[in-house]
Amino acid sequence: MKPSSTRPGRLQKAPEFFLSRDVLETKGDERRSFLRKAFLAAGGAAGAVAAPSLFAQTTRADGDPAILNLPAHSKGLGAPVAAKGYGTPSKYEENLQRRESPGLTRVGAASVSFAPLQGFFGIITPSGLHFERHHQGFWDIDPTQHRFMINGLVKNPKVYTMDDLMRLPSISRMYFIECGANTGMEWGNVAVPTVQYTHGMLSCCEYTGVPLKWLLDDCGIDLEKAKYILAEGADGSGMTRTINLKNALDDVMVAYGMNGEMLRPENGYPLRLVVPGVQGVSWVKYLRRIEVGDMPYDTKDENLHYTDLMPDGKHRQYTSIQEVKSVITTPSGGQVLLEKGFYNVTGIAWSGRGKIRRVEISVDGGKNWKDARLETPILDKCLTRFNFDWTWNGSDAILQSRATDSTGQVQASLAQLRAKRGTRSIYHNNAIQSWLVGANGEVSNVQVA
Ligand SMILES: Nc1nc2c(c(=O)[nH]1)N[C@H]1C(S)=C(S)[C@@H](COP(=O)(O)O)O[C@H]1N2
Ligand SMILES: [Mo]
Repeated sequence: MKPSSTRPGRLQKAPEFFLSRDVLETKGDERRSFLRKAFLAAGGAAGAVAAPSLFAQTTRADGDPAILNLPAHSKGLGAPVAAKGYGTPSKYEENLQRRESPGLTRVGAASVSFAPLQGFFGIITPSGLHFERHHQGFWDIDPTQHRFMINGLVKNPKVYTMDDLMRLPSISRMYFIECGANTGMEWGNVAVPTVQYTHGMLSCCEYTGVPLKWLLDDCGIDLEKAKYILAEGADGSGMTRTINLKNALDDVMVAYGMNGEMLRPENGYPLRLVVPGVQGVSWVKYLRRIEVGDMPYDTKDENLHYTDLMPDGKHRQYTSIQEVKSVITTPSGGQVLLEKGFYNVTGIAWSGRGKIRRVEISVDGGKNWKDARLETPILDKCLTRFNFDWTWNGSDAILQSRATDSTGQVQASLAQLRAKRGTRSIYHNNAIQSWLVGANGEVSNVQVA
C-alpha cells in the first residue's frame, strides 16, 4: 500500500483548506495565519491533543473580536433588489470556475472544460459550472430555426419544431452525465493533481423534456424490425451515436430544460438527448435527427474514437454504461488541512446501472473500510452524496471511497482494473481514487499499488 512514485507536481501553490473550494487559487498567508490564531485560541497550546469532538477547533465566544466589531453591512443600507439581469455568485466565490486542463492537447479552440467538483455541495451541478465537451466548438442556436426529425424504420417520419416539442406533456428527472474519458489520464502512470481534473468531466442536473418513446410512438416505430437508433447533432462535428432500442424505449429523453431553465448553449441549447447511465458522448447536443435502424451504425465516433486498446491487442467497442464509481471531493488533491482534528470527508457516488447502495471509506489506503452516510435523495443513475466523520491524527493518511450499486457491482482498485484492461485505455476508468493527506496537511493524488 505504498504510494507509488507518481505523486504529481503541483500546478500552483495550494491554498488553505477551508478557503480552498477553488483549489488552484491561494488567498495568501494572511488568512492562513488568522485561521491558525483562531485554532490556537480555541485549542490551547499548539500540538496539544485535540479532544475527538466535532467542534474542538471552533473559537470560544470571547476569543474572536470580529463578532463584536459591527461591520458596515450591519449599520448601513444594503443594495436594492438585484432584479435586473441574471443573478451571479458572490464576488468571493469568483475563483470557483470551470477550467481547461493544462495537460490536455488543444486542437484549435479549447474542447474540454472541467467542473470544480471540490466546490459543490449536494448533488446538483450549477448550470454555469457544468463541464463542457465540444468536438467542434459550441453554438447558440436560434430555437425558432431549430428542427428535429425522426426517420428510418417508422411509418410516419416527422419534423418537430421547438414549439411542437414544448407543447407536449413533459417530465423532469435528475441524472448524472459523465464523459467516458473521465479519469482517463489515470490509466497510465499519470496522477492528475486535483479532483477537478481527475473527475471533473461529470455533472448532474434536473432535465426536462419529452420521453423519446412517446415521439417514436408518435412516428409509428416499426417494433418488429427496429433494434437501434442513431442520434445526430446539428454542429459541425457530425456527432452521431448508435443507441440500443432497449435504452431508447426506457428512460432516454429529448430534453430542452436543465436545472429549471432552458439548456445552456454549451450544453446543447435548444435540444439535447439525455441517455441516463450511458457515457456523455451519446448525449447528443443540438439534437437534429434520430434514425431508427436494425443494426449498429459503426460511425466514426464509434470506431475511430471511443474504443479501448486491450492488452491482447484487440479493441473494446460499443462500451456505453458508466459503471459504479465514487470519489472523495473534500479533502482532495491540492487542498490543505490546517490542523489535526475533526473533518467531514465528503464526496459523490454514481452508477449507470441504477442506484448507489453503499459507500465505504478507508483512511489507511484500503486496509480497513467503514460505511459512509448516504444522503438523500438516492436516485437511479444520479449522483449520491456521502459524508463521513474523520478525526485526523496528523500523520500520513490515504483516503479512498468504494461504492457498491444496486446490482451488487463494487468499484475495483486501479490495480485490479489494469490487470484486466491494461494501461492503454482511455475510457471507462471507474477505479477507486486515492488521496494522500501528508503530515504537513497537503493533499495529493497518489496511485496505490
Ligand atoms: N452535437 C454534439 N453532441 C455532443 C458532443 C459534441 O461535440 N457535439 N460532445 C459529446 C461528449 S463527448 C460529451 S462528454 C457530452 C458533453 O456534454 P456537455 O458539454 O453538456 O458537458 O456531450 C456529447 N454530445
Ligand atoms: Mo465525452
